[in-house]
Amino acid sequence: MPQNPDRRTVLAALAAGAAGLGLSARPGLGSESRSGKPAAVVRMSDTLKFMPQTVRVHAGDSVEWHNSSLLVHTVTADPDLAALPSSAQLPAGAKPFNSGNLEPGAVFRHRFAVPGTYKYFCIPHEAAGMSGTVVVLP
Ligand SMILES: [Cu+2]
Repeated sequence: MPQNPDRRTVLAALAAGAAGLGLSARPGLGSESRSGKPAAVVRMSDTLKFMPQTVRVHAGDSVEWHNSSLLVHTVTADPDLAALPSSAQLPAGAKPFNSGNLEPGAVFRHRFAVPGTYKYFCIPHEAAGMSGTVVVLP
């Protein structure tokens, strides 16, 4: 016996509903791919350095910092958190940012929307000169 048409309609509606659910799950995947691969990776070392010291990216790109050391570091571009105001520098219109404490193995990511030169430092090692620069091209 062929299936009852009404039942087929119900099944089709259920299938459409499932497809709808699939679609509604996509924004999650989309945001994952939006934050996919960073344009640059900077490592934070046991020798109190950001490596490489300077990276160049484009507006809208993300930079990722990996604490590949045994020490706690921060990625801080906020003059208010610096002992020396010159340790942090932001282009006009850019918001200050601070990773907070990054334990060994931790990763911090920041997206740069505003072009310009960003000078950042590590709070625990500011006096030791642990600083880096991100140049964001338009
Ligand atoms: Cu540090």
